[in-house]
Amino acid sequence: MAETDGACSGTLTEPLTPAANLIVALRGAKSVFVLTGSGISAESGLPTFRGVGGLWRTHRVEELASPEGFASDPVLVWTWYNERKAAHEAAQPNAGHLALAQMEDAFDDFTIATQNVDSLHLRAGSRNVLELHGSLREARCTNCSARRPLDAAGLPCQEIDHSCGGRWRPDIVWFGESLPRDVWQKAQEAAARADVILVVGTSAVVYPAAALATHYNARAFVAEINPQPTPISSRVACTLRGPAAEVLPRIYPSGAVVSE
Ligand code: BJW
Ligand code: ZN
Repeated sequence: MAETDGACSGTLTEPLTPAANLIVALRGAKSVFVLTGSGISAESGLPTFRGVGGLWRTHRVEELASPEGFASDPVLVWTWYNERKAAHEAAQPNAGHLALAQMEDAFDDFTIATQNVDSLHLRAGSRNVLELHGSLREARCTNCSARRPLDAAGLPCQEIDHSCGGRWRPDIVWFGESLPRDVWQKAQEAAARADVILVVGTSAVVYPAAALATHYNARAFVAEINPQPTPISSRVACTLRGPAAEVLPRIYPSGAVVSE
């Protein structure tokens, strides 16, 4: 099992390990909520945002992921998203995505809220997925309600202008923009009713998504799965330090935890 911080303590003579505490919590859970970030896709070969070699290392955030950056240089922004779209298409869901998809079958109420725009949870077979920051499956017009699907090549840069006078932009949420209202509402409700919350592969610094981990539910058993500590590590019941693709399948091998 992955290295742990030992943040959980058991009440038995032999204290349970953090992973064992999580498994006990899952056995008793009716409702599970999972918040994921780019770290869950790291083992699919997709870079994280803020890590070494992460996406922000080569460009400033404001240039790439803000309405202002898009307004000033839409070709640069689309070039970046087209590269990412091609990488998403080439990537495969990893063992972490697959473990979560399998876990969904074992609970009546199981929700993944992902900050990722790579569609890998859906491709892994997860069904109840809330995409907090949108997706790269579609572009939408900045001016009218038009939408268009994006194929593996993304959007050709000579087609950025829409006939209405607006521009095609990725269907994602940039800094300073609100999250889709219905998606956010469902995510808050799912977090609030959960018995177990798993926080996987996110630095938990981008709000309001990060608030789903700890702000809406004071009674849930919250476990963080991340090789590195984050600002929420000291506030969760259990920290499992390791790559999601290694840790998740070992927490929940083949649905055995709740089906026995
Ligand atoms: C592994 C691993 C492995 C590595 N296994 N783990 C409250 C307080 C402070 C600020 C704000 C606030 N409320 C709003 C704000 C402003 C802003 C914000 O949060 N800023 C902070 C950064 C300071 N938020 C917003 O603007 C949001 N909108 C909003 O609040 O609207 C209301 C509003 C509107 C108008 C005015 C005022 C309020 C929108 C946020 C949109 C974020 N968009 C981005 C880019 C677009 C999508 C895209 O292009 O993909 O979304 S930013 C970027 O960060 C992206 C990600 O989804 C998001 C989260 O990053 P993530 O996934 O956590 O990545 P990393 O790299 O940070 O972390 C990776 C982690 O994985 C690390 O911990 C690793 O250790 C770990 N890891 N390998 C498991 N194998
Ligand atoms: Zn338009």
